[in-house]
Amino acid sequence: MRPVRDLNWQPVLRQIAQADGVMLTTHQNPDGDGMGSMIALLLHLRSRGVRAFAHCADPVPRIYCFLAGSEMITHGLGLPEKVDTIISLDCGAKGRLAQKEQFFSGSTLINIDHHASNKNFGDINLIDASYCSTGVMVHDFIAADQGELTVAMAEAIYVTVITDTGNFRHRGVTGDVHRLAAELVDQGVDPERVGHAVYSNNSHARMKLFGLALETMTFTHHDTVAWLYITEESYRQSGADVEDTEGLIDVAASVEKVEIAVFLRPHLANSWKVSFRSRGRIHVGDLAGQLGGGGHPNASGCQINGDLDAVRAQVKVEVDRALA
Ligand SMILES: [Mn+2]
Repeated sequence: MRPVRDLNWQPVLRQIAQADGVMLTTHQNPDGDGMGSMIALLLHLRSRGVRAFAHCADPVPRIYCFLAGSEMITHGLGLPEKVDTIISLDCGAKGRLAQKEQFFSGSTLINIDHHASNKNFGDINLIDASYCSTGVMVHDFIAADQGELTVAMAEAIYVTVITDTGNFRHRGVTGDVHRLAAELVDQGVDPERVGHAVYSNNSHARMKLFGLALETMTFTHHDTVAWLYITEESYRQSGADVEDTEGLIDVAASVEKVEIAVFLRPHLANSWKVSFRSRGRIHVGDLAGQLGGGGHPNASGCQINGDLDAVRAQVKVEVDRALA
């Protein structure tokens, strides 16, 4: 195994070597990168005889349950095992782990992430925004630890790459990304199996939700900004849940002329999760940052309190500013 980049993993290796139990975790509403990173690292650490666990505030999304190792991931509030080392993967801010302070107390916190907006909230921080996914950082960690990449680990890392690059379409996808993907396929990953599980397994409820959301789609700024939303009523009508909203914003971003897509969904009482995609020059990570969130240049998000119209108006102010 060759690492994609040369990072100094020594502080992480040292901490794990002396750890009395390691808990891996990722952000709430986990995505393919969070899940794949946890699974690959969990399998590696266990192969090394480390007492390791993986736990997230939210359950494994259904589309990632095909990954071998996903069945070992637990979810909920609080720490399910006694450990003294916690590794946060793919999470830009501690709050997004959605755990109480108790969860972290007495543990050394290792923060491994590729979000440029990462707040360096760990005791040990390995942050590098040049990686296309946190899963590739885990790949490099396994290489630094002279581990062996099994098919299950390779498949988990492959999922982090395809989901975080929009299937190799985002800006910043380099030859290195494709070369790594090729190595993973050589290792035994079946792109058809993975692609089918992640992208071609839509439920009827999800399609109904997409229909309701697409009916709300509007365009502003000479058709360069696409807006769509769902409400609690959309969930009730379709029978879909929050997991089914994954990918909706990418449909809006795929419309001709669109440079920014904005998707709003209800989150808790009187609060909205706002997601952004950029297909052009606008850095939506900065845009979300202005609204208290963060993310990548072409994919980001934030949470805003208020009713739908007020939240949309607030977002529009920042979109106006970004496009000015
Ligand atoms: Mn990621």
